[in-house]
Amino acid sequence: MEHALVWNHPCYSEEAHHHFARMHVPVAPRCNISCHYCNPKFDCVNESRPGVVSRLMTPEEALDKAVDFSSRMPNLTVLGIAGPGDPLANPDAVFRTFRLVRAAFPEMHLCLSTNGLMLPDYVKEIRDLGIKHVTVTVNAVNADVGERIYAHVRHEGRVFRGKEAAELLLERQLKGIAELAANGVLCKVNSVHIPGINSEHLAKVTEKVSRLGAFSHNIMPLILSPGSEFERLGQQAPLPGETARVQEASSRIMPVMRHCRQCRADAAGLLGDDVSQTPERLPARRAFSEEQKELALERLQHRAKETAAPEFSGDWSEAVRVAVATRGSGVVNQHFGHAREFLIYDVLDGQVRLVGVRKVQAYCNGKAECAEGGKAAIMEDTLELLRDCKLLLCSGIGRSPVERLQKAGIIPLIRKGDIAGNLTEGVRYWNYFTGVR
Ligand code: CLF
Ligand code: SF4
Repeated sequence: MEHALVWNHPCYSEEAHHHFARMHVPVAPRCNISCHYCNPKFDCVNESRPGVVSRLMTPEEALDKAVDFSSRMPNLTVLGIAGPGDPLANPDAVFRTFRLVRAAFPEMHLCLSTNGLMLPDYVKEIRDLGIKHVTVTVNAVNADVGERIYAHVRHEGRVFRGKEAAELLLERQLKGIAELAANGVLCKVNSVHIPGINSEHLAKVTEKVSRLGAFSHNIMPLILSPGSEFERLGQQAPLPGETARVQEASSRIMPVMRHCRQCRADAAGLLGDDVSQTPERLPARRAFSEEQKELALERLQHRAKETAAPEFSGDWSEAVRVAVATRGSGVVNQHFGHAREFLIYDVLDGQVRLVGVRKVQAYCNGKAECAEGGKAAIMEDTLELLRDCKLLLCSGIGRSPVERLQKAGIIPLIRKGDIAGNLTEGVRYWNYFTGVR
C-alpha cells in the first residue's frame, strides 16, 4: 500500500524526484502563526525559499493551471498546496481546489503542507478527500525551544504568545500527526534547522514524530528571510555541511529526505527544474490519451525501480564524494556553467547514496562570458561549496573552470546519460587516476 503512494511522488521518494513532477497552486494567502524566520510579504518559509512571492490564484484558476500543465507534462503526478500562507488557515479555498482537481484527475496525488495548528480539525476532511500526503512543519518538541522560534499563534479568536503559544502549537501538531497516521495518510515532517536553537534538538523531533507514525523527516537549512525577526536579531544560517550532520543523526532514527529544494508556493515541474517562472520552456500542449499516460508512467516506474539504491551499511566516511550537474530525469545533462544546483553523492564499493543538494549561482550566461572565464566571484563561491568533492560530472565545461576545479583538487568529467552508472564508472576512473586502488 505504502509503495503505491510513494513510487511516483517526487518528495516522498528520492528516486521518483528524478522523473516525476509536482505542481503547486498558491491558493492560501493567510497564516495563523508567526515564525521568527518569516516575512509575511513572502511565501511560507516552511516549504519555500525566503524572499519569493507567488501570485495568488482562485481555486478555478488553480484547476485551469492543472489542466494546462498536465497536458504538457505526462509525468505530473502531484498537485500540492504549500502557501503562500498556511493552507489550513484558508480551508475554503484549499479544499475547494482539492475537490475540483480530484474530480478532474482521479489519479493525481493531492498533497498539503501545513504548520499543523489547525490539523486536528481537518484530518477527517483530508481523509475523505483522498489526500494521502501531508507535510507538517515541526521545529521543536519542547516548548522552551519552540518559544524561541514562534512570536505568536492565533487560535479560536485569541492570540497566544511565548511559551503558551509554543505549547499550543506543539500539542496540536503532534495530535494531528498521530491522527493522520491512524487514518492512513503519509505524513512527512519538515523542520527548519536553526543553528544555536534546534541543532541537537532535531534528533528528538525525529524520535517523537517517528513514534507517532510519521513517514519521513525533511530537515532544511534556515535561509534568512529579508525583513524577518531572525534577521533583525542577527540569527545565523547554518554553515555548509552543518545541516547534513544534523540530517545524519536523524537518519539513524527514521528515513530522512535529502533532496528537498525548498520550492516556491507556485513551483511546477521536476524538483530540480522548476518551470513555473519560465513557461516558454514547457513542452507544447498535447492531449495525452489515458494509454499514453499509463505507458509513460509505467516506463518511469520501471526506471525508478531499476535505479533505486539498495540498503548499504558500509563506512561512508571512506566514500568518494561526487557533484553532479543535472536538470533531472536521472541523467547527467547540465553544463557546469549553467548549473544552478549540484546533486552531491557518496560512492563506496559500487554503492551510491545521495548526500544532498547544493544551490549555486550559474557561473556563466553564454559563450562570450564562458570564454572570459565566467564570473570570478561566483566561481569562488562554487569551489567553496564543492570543497569536499573529488569529482564533478557535467555534460560540458569550459577550459578555465576545468583548471580552477583541478587546482582545487576536483576532477571534472564530461559525461552524458544515467547518473548511477556514471557515478560508479567515474569513481573507478578516479581510483585508478589517483592510485587509491
Ligand atoms: Fe509540494 Fe511539499 Fe507536497 Fe512536495 S514540495 S507540498 S511534499 S508536493 Fe518537496 Fe518542495 Fe521540499 Fe516541499 S521539494 S519544499 S518537500
Ligand atoms: Fe510564515 Fe510560519 Fe506562517 Fe509559514 S507558517 S507563512 S513561515 S509564519
